[in-house]
Amino acid sequence: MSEKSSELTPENELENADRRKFFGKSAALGVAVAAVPMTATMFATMAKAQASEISENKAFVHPGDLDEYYGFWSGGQSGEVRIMGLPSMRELMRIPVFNTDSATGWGFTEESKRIKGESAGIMMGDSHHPHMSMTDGRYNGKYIFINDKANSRVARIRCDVMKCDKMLTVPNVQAIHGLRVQKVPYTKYVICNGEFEAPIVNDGSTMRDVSTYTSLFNVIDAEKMEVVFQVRVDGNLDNTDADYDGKYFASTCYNSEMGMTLGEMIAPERDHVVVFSLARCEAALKAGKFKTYNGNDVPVLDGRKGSKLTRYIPVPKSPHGLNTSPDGKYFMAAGKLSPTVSIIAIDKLDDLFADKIKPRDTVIAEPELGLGPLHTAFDGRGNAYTTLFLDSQIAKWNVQDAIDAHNGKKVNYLRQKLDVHYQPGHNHTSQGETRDADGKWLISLCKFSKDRFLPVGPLHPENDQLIDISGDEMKLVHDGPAFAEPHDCIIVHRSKVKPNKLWTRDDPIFAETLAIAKKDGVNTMADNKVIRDGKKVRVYMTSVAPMFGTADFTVKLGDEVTVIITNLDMIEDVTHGFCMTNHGVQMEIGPQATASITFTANKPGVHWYYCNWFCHALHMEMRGRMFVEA
Ligand code: CUK
Ligand code: CUA
Repeated sequence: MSEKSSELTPENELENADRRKFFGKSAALGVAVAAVPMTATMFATMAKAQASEISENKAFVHPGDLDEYYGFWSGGQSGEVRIMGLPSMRELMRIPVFNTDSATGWGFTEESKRIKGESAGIMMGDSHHPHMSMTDGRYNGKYIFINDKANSRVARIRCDVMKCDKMLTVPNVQAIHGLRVQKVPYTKYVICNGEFEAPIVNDGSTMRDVSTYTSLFNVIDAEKMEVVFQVRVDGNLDNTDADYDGKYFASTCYNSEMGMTLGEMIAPERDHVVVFSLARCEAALKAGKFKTYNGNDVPVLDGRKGSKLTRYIPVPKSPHGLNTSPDGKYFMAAGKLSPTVSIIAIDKLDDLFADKIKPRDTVIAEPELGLGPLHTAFDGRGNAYTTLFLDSQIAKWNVQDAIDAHNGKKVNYLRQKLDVHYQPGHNHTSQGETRDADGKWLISLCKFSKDRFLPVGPLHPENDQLIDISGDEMKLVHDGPAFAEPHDCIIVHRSKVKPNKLWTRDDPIFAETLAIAKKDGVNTMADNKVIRDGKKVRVYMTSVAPMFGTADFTVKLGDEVTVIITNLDMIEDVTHGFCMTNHGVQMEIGPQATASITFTANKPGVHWYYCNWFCHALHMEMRGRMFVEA
């Protein structure tokens, strides 16, 4: 063995493992060859068996080995975001965002309430679309943004600590749904759609007059997490994506006729894709051509039909997914109730906005793929993968062939249809929404799992399926049961993400807590002190495994008690917790972090608090007493 090949990077280790398995199989079959002459069919079967075995081996990550990709998964109506390792499909972490979380205290701690801001009282959410910030069309590892359809919110996760650090309730809209980021030149803006149509001033005065209903497209400053402007449109809005030139955003609309019942909503044969010109919107903003509503100062631009800011491109029928191809050439709108995907040529949009061509002239092909096309993903080799909800399949098709076929050339653009199990919604390829689309893996987020897993009662898990797309054929390699309900995901190469091992003391997430401590004259790195402030009591405590800095403290019945803990441990993975028994509070305190939580001392007597994150052999002994004087 040469010195070079003995160097085991995770990549060549995988290759070696494949080769071992491959040769093993060939050798075994070789024995059979000696006895029985091989036929062509036998060779074909053998090749097929080997190919799918290679796929499965590639997906297998040995215990102790690291995955090649991070997956960021929406948790749907669970309200969270999950981090997966791919290709193993191991769930690595859950990031509470719009939900509340017992383990970490998210939604209960003072720090998380500050981040949730005006929506701190809301305990649930419906997260759909997690997308990472980009620089020049490539993931930059900084933030993940995610929408909350249930409460019209957008949140941001900081990828250095993998915690939510900002949350925003978008005004003037109902149900923030489709969400993506500006790809080029960098993610200055997060874009998202208000889905449900309603009067902007929703005070009841026109609530039965559908002609006053509208939807808004929203442009959010990614750093400040503030709405920069909104654009009023005709019809509702569903999904959205950005181009690779920094010029246009596009959104699907499935209810252009503003129907209020199911029958009305699906009646029109054509709905539309709305294209937004960023430059024109910014110019209108600068020129003051906007209105404000509801006493907030968010500028609302008018992008309804006839406006210079937008163009409406008719497409069939209740379109859903909107995906930009990684070569930057096309917006693709999946037909949902039409078996087609509409391919919009981005290089024709300048002419469309200059009124040199008609909206439909930008649609350069509409390949027929199967029933219920919802979302499209890309492999960077010119192929597209579209989920077919009704057919329970993924259609692989070649984009250039579809365009050639549309122009009359006799060519079959369909490459393969793969059964998935069952009813897929979103799919996503490794780095497929960026210039780095690498065509290795495809995830199919299946909404139904029926017979794929051991039965667990009437409520079934979803089924997140991993598909190897590195070869000519798609190969299903893994079934991943998931709790409610991943809508969308992204797959990010691990080289793009560099999380911290410890907290740093100047982290903005607990900066305000430290400011309060400073006012109280407390050095959080050393002091264990009780500060009384009227009926409010602040208990400052340090922790080092396996001890809290305070063995007991005393308060009065009815006091509002805030416990502020600083974890002095400097060791990776030594997280402590704080739980006050019978008071409904607990939280996580990571190494070098400060966290705080508030409760009312409403029961006299002695109450034990304890560390609830297993930290040490004497973890059980890591506890202390609160004395409540009647
Ligand atoms: S949506 Cu759920 S399958 Cu919210 Cu992106 Cu298409
Ligand atoms: Cu500290 Cu368990």
